[in-house]
Amino acid sequence: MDRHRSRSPVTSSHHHYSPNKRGDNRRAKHCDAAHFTPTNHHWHQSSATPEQTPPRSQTLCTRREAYERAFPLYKQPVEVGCFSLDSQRRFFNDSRQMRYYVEPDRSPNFDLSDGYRGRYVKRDENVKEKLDHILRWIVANRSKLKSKLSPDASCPLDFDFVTWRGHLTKLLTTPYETREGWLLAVTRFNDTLYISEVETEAARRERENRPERNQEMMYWGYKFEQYMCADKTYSEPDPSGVVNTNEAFCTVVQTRLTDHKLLFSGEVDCRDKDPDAPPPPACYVELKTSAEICTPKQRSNFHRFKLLKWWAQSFLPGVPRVVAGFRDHDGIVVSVETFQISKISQLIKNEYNCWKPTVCMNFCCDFLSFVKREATEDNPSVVYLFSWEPHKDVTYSVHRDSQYSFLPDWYIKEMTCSGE
Ligand code: 0WD
Ligand code: CA
Repeated sequence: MDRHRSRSPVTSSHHHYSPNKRGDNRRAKHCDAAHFTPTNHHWHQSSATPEQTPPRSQTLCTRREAYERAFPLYKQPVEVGCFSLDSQRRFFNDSRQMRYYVEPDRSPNFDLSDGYRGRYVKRDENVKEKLDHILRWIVANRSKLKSKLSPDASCPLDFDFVTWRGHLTKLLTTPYETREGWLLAVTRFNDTLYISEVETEAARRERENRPERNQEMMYWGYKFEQYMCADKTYSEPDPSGVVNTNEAFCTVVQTRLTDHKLLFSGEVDCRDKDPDAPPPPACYVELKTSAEICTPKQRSNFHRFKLLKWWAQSFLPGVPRVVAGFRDHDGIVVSVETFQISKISQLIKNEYNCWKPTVCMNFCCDFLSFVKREATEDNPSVVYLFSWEPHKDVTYSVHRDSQYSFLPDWYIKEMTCSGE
């Protein structure tokens, strides 16, 4: 592993939106073709003949081999706005929760358990917020989202998909996931597809039966953020304060994956405090904790599983670096290391049978094409529920006015043409 201590930001704001530098147009075409060709080898139709009425049950394969083709076009993500959630989870259309990265000491010795009992306010995980915060942001910023083609038509949004970054991360890692399935609810409204996760039964059971040790380890990640971040550009971190996981700063980015125009939001831990740092998202820093690596086997697992998740999560919004705190069994951070997202694919190259960025992106692209093709009814109370379990294909079912409907009435009202 390329071991280096955390250091000041890369001078280059250049992003490699494809790991190899060959032209992108041909790739986009490839995916477009996949989108429209019914004979595509990894879309299975269960109907007998193609002449029949639209097939009832369609599935999408998730096998890695089906996605080993050229890297798809992924436009450099552009930040179009941001929002904050305060200590009571209230929404603000501004950056008040932004924090600033502070370089740690050589041997930090952060105690990640400090404050677990007594200085910890935990977000209520029983409250399902779905896309609500993003929708509030859209309503508050509609004027700047107007389509360049029809600036007067205030109704349709000029995006094919609106979702959380975290949902896209799950899609990127699906071809390599062997443990946890997912449920994604999709609603087509004014020709934009909204994607919102539904907690699986298995995930709910796991959450409700989380062992005490795991609860504490979840706290460690947030405590590490507190050791590494200051509230102001000129201040220092305050580890004596309360850790409140209601608080969040989220970036909203727009980008395009082949022919899919995307708008998504993701939580950002902190930014470079240097006023001369590149503009967002290039100045953002993702913070992580991980068990310290002592054996070749641990190193291999770190490359194969952790780096996949870290890469997928930060690559999507164009966050260029992850700063990782490696901790011992007792939750003491023993070293801190910076990983450049653009160098991760090099780092894993020698790992046998390892994950590939191109497989992740091509699967995500084909899943979005699959959703576009299947979720055809434009109706805010209809949900297409896409479902996946490891070692299986993606399937879906359709639900009208069900428990799965997730677009709130206030949003539908706000976004329905009323001549204003
Ligand atoms: O209700 C839900 N099912 C979800 C809500 C699922 C995913 C996200 N959210 C919302 C929350 O409002 C949260 O503020 O998303 C926000 C974060 O979105 P994201 O950036 O798309 O999520 P993700 O990339 O999975 O996680 C980023 C960070 C995590 O940090 P680490 O270093 O562990 O990746 O957001 C936090 C966590 O700190 N986080 C969450 N915060 C609130 N609710 C959630 C969650 N469900 N999941 C992760
Ligand atoms: Ca983090």
